Amino acid sequence: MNRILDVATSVLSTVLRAGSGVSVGTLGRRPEKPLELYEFESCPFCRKAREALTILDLDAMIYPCPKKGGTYRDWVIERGGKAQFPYLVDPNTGKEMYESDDIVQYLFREYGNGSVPALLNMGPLTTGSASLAAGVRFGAGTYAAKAKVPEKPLELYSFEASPFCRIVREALTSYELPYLLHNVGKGSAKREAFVARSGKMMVPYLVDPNTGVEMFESGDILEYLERTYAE
Ligand SMILES: N[C@@H](CCC(=O)N[C@@H](CS)C(=O)NCC(=O)O)C(=O)O
Repeated sequence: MNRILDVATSVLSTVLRAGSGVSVGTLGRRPEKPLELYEFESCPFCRKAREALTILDLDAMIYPCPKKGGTYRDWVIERGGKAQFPYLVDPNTGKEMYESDDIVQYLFREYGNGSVPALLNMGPLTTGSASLAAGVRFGAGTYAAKAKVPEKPLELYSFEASPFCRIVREALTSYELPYLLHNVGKGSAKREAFVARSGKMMVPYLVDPNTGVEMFESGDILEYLERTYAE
């Protein structure tokens, strides 16, 4: 897709969700290990779970499960019994679950103050706006594309409502590249350490331990992913 259209529609996605997933909210206890989320970028239900992760300033291992994909889809079917996304695994409590509303409630109960923010708690309006947010991206981040399997998971510094991060997450989804998602929304306690590492506060920022590459700029990251992993 044309770059300007890409960015414009991705901004529209954020607007349609009224900016939910920009900032960190009220936090509760912190997990020892990152959570694990099986999902795909264009899925509106998955978006609800990802917004919750940003608001709660939680990092998560993302296992992309695009349609027509293999690896992690098969794992979910084997583990939970069906191909339905999102699927959350919390290695800190041993809990695993389907259903975005259950996941959102669980996350705010365990790692927030128990109260789900209004924008994530409006039933069909939440799901409808999340669906529109995916629709304006013409289904990017839905289907698997042939790609190499990396030895180690990648890492992405991001927050849910960033239009530039979304474009990168769509590519990571299509290539089925697992990655450790570092959420650094506005107000995140992790921003200081991130700036110390990268030199400035800007996302997306990709770290690929397989090649030693660390980089800013969504357009450059897309080119890098295509060059390195597309088949
Ligand atoms: N009620 C479920 C609905 C989840 C759902 O329908 N997810 C779709 C993706 S948006 C799905 O898993 N479809 C099956 C597939 O992708 O194969 C929830 O809120 O989590």
